[in-house]
Parts: sequence; C-alpha cells; structure tokens
Amino acid sequence: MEKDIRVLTVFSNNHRLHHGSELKDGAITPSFENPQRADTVLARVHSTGLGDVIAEQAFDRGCYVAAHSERYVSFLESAWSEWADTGKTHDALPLVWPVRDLAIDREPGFIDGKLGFYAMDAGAPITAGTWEAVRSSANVALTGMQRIIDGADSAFALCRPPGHHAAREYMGGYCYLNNAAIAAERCLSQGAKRVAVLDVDFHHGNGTQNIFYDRPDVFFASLHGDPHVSYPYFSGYAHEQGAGAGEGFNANYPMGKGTRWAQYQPALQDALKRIVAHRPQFLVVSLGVDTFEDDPISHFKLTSEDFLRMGAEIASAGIPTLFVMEGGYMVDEIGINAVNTLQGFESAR
Ligand code: SP5
Ligand code: ZN
Repeated sequence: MEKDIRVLTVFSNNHRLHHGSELKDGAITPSFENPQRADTVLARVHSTGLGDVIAEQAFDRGCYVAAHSERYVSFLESAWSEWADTGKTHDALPLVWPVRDLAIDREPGFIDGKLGFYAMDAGAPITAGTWEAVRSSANVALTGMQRIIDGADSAFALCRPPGHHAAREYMGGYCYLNNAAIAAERCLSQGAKRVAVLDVDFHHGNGTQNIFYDRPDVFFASLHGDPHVSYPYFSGYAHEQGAGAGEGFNANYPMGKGTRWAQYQPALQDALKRIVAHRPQFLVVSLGVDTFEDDPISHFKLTSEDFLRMGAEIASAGIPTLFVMEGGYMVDEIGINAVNTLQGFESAR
C-alpha cells in the first residue's frame, strides 16, 4: 500500500484568545504576532486544497512539563489573575530582569518580579486569554505529533502563539510554551530513541536550544540571522554546539543580512545531512517564514518560490515530519510561504 503523503493540518480557533501588544521602538502598539496570521495561513490551506484540517485534542499538563519546569508552567497558568488582582487592566509586560550578578535563582513573590524572572524580554505579553491560547497552541502541536507517531507521514501544526523562543523556564519573543520541544518530548515519551528539530525561523531558536542543550537524544539545528546583529542577540552563535552529554548535538548556522537562497541552501543541506546522520525516528520543523524578503522584522531575502525549494529539501531527508508554525509577519504573504513549504515537501516525497 502506498503511504499517504498529504500533509494533514491541525488547527484550533482558540489562538484568537491571544492578541497582545508590543513595545516597538519605545511605543506600545498592537503586536506583529496577531490572530490574522493564523487565519491567513488557514485560508491558504483551504484555498490550495492542501489536505484535511483537524481539530486539537486535549493533552495533560505533564506534556508541557516535559519541556518546561513545573514552576514556570504554574506561573503561566496564574500570571494573568495575579496581575488582574492588583487592579491592572493593560497587558502584563515585564520591566525588570535578573541579569549577571543579580539573584537569578530566587523566584520573587510578587507578579511584577515574577514577570521578569520568567521572561527574556518584554515581547511576550500576558493577556486575559493568553494561557488558554498558549495551551491550545501546544495541544495543536501534540495532536499533529500524535498522528505521526500513529503512522502518518507528516502533519502541519498551524499554531499560535509560536514557541521557539520559550526556554525551559522563560518566555519571550512572542513565545510561552515551546510547541516544537513539547512535540519532540512526546515522541520520546511514546518510545522514540532519537528525534531532531530543524528550526528555519529567521530568529535563532534559543528556547529549543536551551531545552535540549545537554542531551544527545534530540539533535537541534537552527538557521538564522547572525545574533551579532539580529534578535535574540544573546544566542545562536556557531560555537554553541551542546554541553556535556549533549556536546555535538546542537548546530547553529548564523547568516548575514541579505541572505538569499544561494547562501541559505548549502546551510540547509548541511543541517539536513547532520540530522540524517543522527538517524532520528521523527523530525520536527520549526517553520517560521519570517526569512521572507518583505518580512517587517527580518533581514533575509528568500522569495515565495524559495519556500517550495525549502520544503523539497526537507522532504529529501525521508523522515516522518511535523511542521510547527513559528514566526512570519507579512500578513498577506505568510499563507503562501508556509503552504509553499508544505507543497514543496509533498511534491518531493
Ligand atoms: C517567533 C518569532 O519570530 N519571534 C520574533 C520576536 C522578535 N522580537 C523582536 C523584534 C525586534 C525587531 N526589530 C525590527 C527591526 C527591523 N527593521
Ligand atoms: Zn522569527
């Protein structure tokens, strides 16, 4: 029997419960990471007839704690009510951080301190609906992964908010729970021995790197803007290759401003070669399409056609693959670019 190579999409309307604000150049404005993004991608999935669209299933909290600390998940669950209890009505944003010699191990007892303790930047606002949306986003990724564990060749978790900047114990960069890492952990808890995560978002997947940095079972590769000049600035250098038992299982490909397919493709091929050498049973792709030439917050120059090529390259690895939506902010184009990646994948499978 021929295997069904259509990419199944998983989607939940709950993403709309999260629509936050953002400090941009010192002013509070609506976040680039908005509900329209996922709706635009979903519309493209429908209009291209990509494949079936299914709803999220419920998963228990333990699935999130596999990738995050217990106290961080508890913080996310109660942050809005702790904030609202003080009478505040605007989005909760951190304003103080425990850097360098400050007390980095002591959780403050008040919400203003907790926000900074559990955040890398002010880019992950907490609103009334944030936790519900965040939970659903992780469940969408888990639902897609479970389908693959049960035998599907591939799936697309059309989730938001995104996840790859979220580390074991902090949020940031529009991310709260690390959907890709949670999905990778699911394979392992269901019996897989080796998994790989490939991150093609423009920004370094610092959260995913953080979660798996000292482990040899999950190989992590990220292609991104050079942190010397691009967010998140403090991780993503090529010399970050893993630690302890995880030494050699982390690969970063920082690239300069203006990177085009001609420079991007060899880096992608090298990352995939290393992933294949790891012999993973499952591949998770953190699919950010903010590498697009007209994206408002990135510096790469990939075209819509390049995303077809990217999907085909990923397909050539021959590994059951879960695509997890990350960034991409040029609202009119992100549907085309995300779905092009999936169609390029399908046609090369
Ligand atoms: C998931 C994801 O893609 N998160 C990205 C978070 C980026 N937040 C900081 C962006 C700062 C952008 N500065 C823009 C200058 C462009 N001219
Ligand atoms: Zn990004």
